Amino acid sequence: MSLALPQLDSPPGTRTHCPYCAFQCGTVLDTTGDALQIRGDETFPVNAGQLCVKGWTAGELLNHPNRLLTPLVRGKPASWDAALAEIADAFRRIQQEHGRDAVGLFGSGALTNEKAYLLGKFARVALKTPHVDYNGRYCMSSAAAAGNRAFGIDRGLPFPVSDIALSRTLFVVGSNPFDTLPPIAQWFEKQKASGGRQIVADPRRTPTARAADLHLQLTPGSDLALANGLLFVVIEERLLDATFIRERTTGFDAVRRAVLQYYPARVEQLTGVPESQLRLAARWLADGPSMILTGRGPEQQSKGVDTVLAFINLALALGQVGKVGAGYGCLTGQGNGQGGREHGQKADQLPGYRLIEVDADREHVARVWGVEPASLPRKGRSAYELLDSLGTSIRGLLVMGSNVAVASPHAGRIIDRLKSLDFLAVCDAFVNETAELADVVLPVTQWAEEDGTMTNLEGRVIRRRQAVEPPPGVKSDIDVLHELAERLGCGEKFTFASSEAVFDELRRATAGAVADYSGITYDRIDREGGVFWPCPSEGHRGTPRLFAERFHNADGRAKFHAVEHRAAGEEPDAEFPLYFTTGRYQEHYNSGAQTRQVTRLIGAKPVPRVQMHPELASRFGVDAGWLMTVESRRGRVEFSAELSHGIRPDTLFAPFHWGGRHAANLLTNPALDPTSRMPEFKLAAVRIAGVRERATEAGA
Ligand SMILES: Nc1nc2c(c(=O)[nH]1)N[C@H]1C(S)=C(S)[C@@H](COP(=O)(O)OP(=O)(O)OC[C@H]3O[C@@H](n4cnc5c(=O)[nH]c(N)nc54)[C@H](O)[C@@H]3O)O[C@H]1N2
Ligand SMILES: Nc1nc2c(c(=O)[nH]1)N[C@H]1C(S)=C(S)[C@@H](COP(=O)(O)OP(=O)(O)OC[C@H]3O[C@@H](n4cnc5c(=O)[nH]c(N)nc54)[C@H](O)[C@@H]3O)O[C@H]1N2
Ligand code: SF4
Ligand SMILES: [Mo]
Repeated sequence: MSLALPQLDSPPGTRTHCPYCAFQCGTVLDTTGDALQIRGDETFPVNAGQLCVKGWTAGELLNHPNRLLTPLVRGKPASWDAALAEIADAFRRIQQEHGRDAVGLFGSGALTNEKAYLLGKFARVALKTPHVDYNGRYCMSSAAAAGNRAFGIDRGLPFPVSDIALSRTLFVVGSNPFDTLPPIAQWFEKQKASGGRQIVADPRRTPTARAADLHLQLTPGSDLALANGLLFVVIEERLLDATFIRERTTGFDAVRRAVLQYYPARVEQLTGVPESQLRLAARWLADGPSMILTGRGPEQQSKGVDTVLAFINLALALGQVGKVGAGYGCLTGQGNGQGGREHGQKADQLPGYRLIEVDADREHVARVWGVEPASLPRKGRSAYELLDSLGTSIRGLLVMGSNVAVASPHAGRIIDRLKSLDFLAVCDAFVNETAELADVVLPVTQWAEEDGTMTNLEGRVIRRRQAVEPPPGVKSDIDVLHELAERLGCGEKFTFASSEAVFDELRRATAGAVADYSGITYDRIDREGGVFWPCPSEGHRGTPRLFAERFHNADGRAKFHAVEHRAAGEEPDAEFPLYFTTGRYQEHYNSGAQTRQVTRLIGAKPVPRVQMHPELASRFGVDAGWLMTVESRRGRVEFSAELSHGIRPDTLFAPFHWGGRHAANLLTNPALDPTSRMPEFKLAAVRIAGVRERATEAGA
């Protein structure tokens, strides 16, 4: 694997990374001509020069006419001084009247490590509130919790992306990376070219599923039963790796007992996957090296953690962990989804994955911050619970890097909660649907205008580099936190000469922790092209592959967990007979706040469509393009219909990239996983409440 940095003969431009997803494609930004040019960076080994349509059109975000260039106070342009004073005064007043815990912060996996770190510190040191959480809770929190339990560490991929090409059997569960991480396809193609096979489990026949050798088109919400069923076959057909189980794991006996109930006929009933496919998949997985990758499909369920644990059980039982080309991994989603979950913007965490409820962890971080350990608040509320309590116990909120009014489950309720706040502040480059509800909006710098670090889906820490000057009138999130801290009386704790200076404090805060960044420096990243954590000293090479010799639990072993299938928070019934699931288009990103601004992307996908099987459509007399009202117990949305044989006839699918009356999240169910507090974005019960013929579609 080459980590070498670009050589001097490469064409002009600044090397940085795409603003969007966790693939963090290397890009070269050339500012020598009239308009900014974005190319794929061929020297960055993850994307090797490739970009998706979002990456090469991202430049339009920078000089966009809709870009916010001045602070807004209740919708009117205001000076920075006035806007910052509004926020500080409101938070001080709310805390005086209702207590410290009455203000909350909502962060993001889009933030650099430096910003995420400072936001967590701002909550605990400047506001002294326990309530800080972020949109990563909606993203990989189930896989993170499962990884911590089974392996004692959570790094989405415990190996470089290029290892995919070295697997013999590749099993992708509920992810559609051909649309969501498109340049990853080159590694899938290499895997196939060397004789590898691919299995995909998805209720839809996605581009990723179409390219696979075997598509398990399971019922939404049945992944846990599928994994246990596969393990049943592995045991029955004596495909276990007994030596690996004995030497490197604990807890297998309880799992063996639990999966006895998952015989193929029952699993077929629960999942819809025929026994022949189940057996074939189990045999292929036993023929390693085999790799299991999960995406949001199995994770965004109210049993997401147990579901991921079931797939980890399968990988461990087969002895397919810790070997090159083998392993379990979660495909992280957001640009800094990995780093964003490590540095303390999560309600229960301090930097480096230290835990806010563990005394030794509190002491270490308090020392770095120069405060008393006892002054640090305890654990706060998780993302949905935090938003759900707005207007009651939490009365003031600052949002940095998330469009919660669009991205949250049961969005109708969350919008009501946001409206009931005493005070809402938002930092963003665009006035998204959440900012529209805010008392104060602060305009901030964007990716190409700032320095920092991001940690990609492999755990590789990379550099975001400034390529252009920000427009006049905007400030960075880091400046915003500093200036607010000044007004709250602790500016000195947030005074940094540069983002590198923030990173140096982050390094100290993470020293000795699970996600140890102490050996990583800007200089090293620049020289080496990226450094994989954990990296405990400047002499340490970083850790591209975990688990070759030991796991990170105290005994060095991986833990099996006996887990059982259970019903979703809501299952289809006579009143609401269909499954509704949600996900993504290649052309749009998350809440769409950014990509709906880009001409080429909104041109390609101007509105959301509900995907449905022609059989189901004919039952309702629906034709392609007709408008169809989809209703759940929480709301109704009119979508135009897209007919496709690539979806189960009992399931509807829609993207969640739009707000307002087009918001898929008006329908979704906020049932939470008991451990990760992940909402059940991937399944709700709905009905078709009305159908209208319509040749032309309404705009978004
Ligand atoms: N183009 C684009 N790329 C993105 C993003 C984006 O918004 N747009 N967002 C980024 C982010 S933040 C993330 S988290 C990742 C997400 O990346 P993915 O996980 O690939 O994305 P999703 O489309 O949410 O879900 C994947 C698949 O899960 C399937 N699915 C639905 N229900 C179930 C189920 O019950 N079981 C199983 N097995 N599958 C199910 C859906 O049909 C869908 O094809 O993408 C990242 N990349
Ligand atoms: N139904 C359904 N809902 C879902 C999902 C699903 O699959 N189905 N997926 C969930 C997942 S996985 C995720 S990750 C969430 C994501 O959903 P959101 O949290 O809404 O994420 P984005 O749309 O990426 O919003 C990012 C906002 O932050 C701004 N931004 C970007 N970078 C910065 C920065 O550096 N600083 C500041 N201040 N602002 C910045 C952007 O302009 C944009 O307005 O949605 C979740 N919601
Ligand atoms: S959106 Fe993701 S896959 Fe597309 S160019 Fe950006 S980083 Fe690469
Ligand atoms: Mo995500």
